Amino acid sequence: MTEPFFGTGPVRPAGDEPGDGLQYQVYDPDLVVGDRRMEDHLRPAVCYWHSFCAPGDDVFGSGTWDRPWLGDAAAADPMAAAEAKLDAAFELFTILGTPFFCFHDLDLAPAGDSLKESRANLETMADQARAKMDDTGVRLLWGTANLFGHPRYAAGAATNPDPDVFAHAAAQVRAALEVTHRLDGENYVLWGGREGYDTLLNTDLRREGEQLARFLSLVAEHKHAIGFTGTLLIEPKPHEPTKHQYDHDAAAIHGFLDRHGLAHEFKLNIEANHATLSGHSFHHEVAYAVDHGILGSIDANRGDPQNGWDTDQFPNSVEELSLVLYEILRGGGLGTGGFNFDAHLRRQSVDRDDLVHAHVGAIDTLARALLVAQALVDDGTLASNRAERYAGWEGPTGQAILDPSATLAALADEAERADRRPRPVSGRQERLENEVNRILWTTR
Ligand code: XUL
Ligand code: CO
Repeated sequence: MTEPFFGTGPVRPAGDEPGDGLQYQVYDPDLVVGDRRMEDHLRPAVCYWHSFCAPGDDVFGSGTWDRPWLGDAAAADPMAAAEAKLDAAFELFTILGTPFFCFHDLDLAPAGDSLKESRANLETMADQARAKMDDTGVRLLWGTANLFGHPRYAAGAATNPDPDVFAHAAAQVRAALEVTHRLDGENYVLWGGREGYDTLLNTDLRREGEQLARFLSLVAEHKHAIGFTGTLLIEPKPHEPTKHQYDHDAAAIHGFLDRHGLAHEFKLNIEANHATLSGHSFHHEVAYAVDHGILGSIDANRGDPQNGWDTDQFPNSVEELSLVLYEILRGGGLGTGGFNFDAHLRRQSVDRDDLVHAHVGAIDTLARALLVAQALVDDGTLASNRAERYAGWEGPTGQAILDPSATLAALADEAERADRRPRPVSGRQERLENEVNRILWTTR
């Protein structure tokens, strides 16, 4: 072990006596909320890429963050640099007390000169990660493969016009999936960063869709072949880096999976900032996934309403997250999923402990939102209002419509005979919004 990177003591749970050092204001992993511990509801995960692999650069300027294992160190001895990065990462997990982490293959280990060498590097670093996981009790929420950074993927991975690129991506995913399995990862994520187009002038939409479906079915087959029991997740994002990505939003992926007979193999990893990029709210995307039984996991972050980019800021809105967590509780919880902080510091946040503060604030925000969401469930107003709104479907007309023997003509005849003249019923939106605020403002 090298010198500690952060050099800060552990952040104490909110329930502990106040003392020196940082303490969560709300997050207390052992606090029982509804049917389980706070940690078991939220399953927070630190993501490797934003926190340890990015230098803090942007399109106009170079890196600003103090990450000694990047740059010259990585060029001189990539494996030694990967080890220093791993040390710092596990130090942060331990400081925060977060139970999970997530990585891309290339976050954990450098690419080699060949696919075989890249796989060997990944396996070596995975062994080191395993040792640290055993020491600290930190677990792997998910692994994934970076199929978007290298120039070979500029025209897509699975959807590339060149089948050799498809095969290269297959090799990378096999290695990443197998390492995820070896590390007892609870999920494996596919984010189609370059699976889309920049111009329709050179794009065969039908062919690219079929290639993507082929890739996904091969991944699902391999999952079963190696006995990986984790969940396969697809992460929707409408665009950026490409003009249009096929995994546009939850509904588009759901339709795509259904069309290709893959709906039973995949769930969704919903990211807040991707939801807003697609013109939806984060609440909408999660509610869609819950209502269709395809919610897998969450990438927690936020965008900036003024610029609309994928700014990947740490989440800080209790109001937004309370409704998201309400949907998650309504759906029975996250299962194998968790809340992965797919978020990064601002470029001016140059102190080492900025990373600690960012995660502490985000985890406290989630914790507070969980308390509100549980209070919304306990209160029951939203649920009973919704049930009442659709109650007619339990009655004779609703049941007659749903009966498989119903015909349009029979329903029409009956409607003419009964001549019921339905009147508009209030949606009660403002009253419900007031109910939510009442609970937001009073929950402690
Ligand atoms: C990119 C993004 C990715 C995925 C994993 O916007 O969210 O980091 O989460 O590849
Ligand atoms: Co993400």
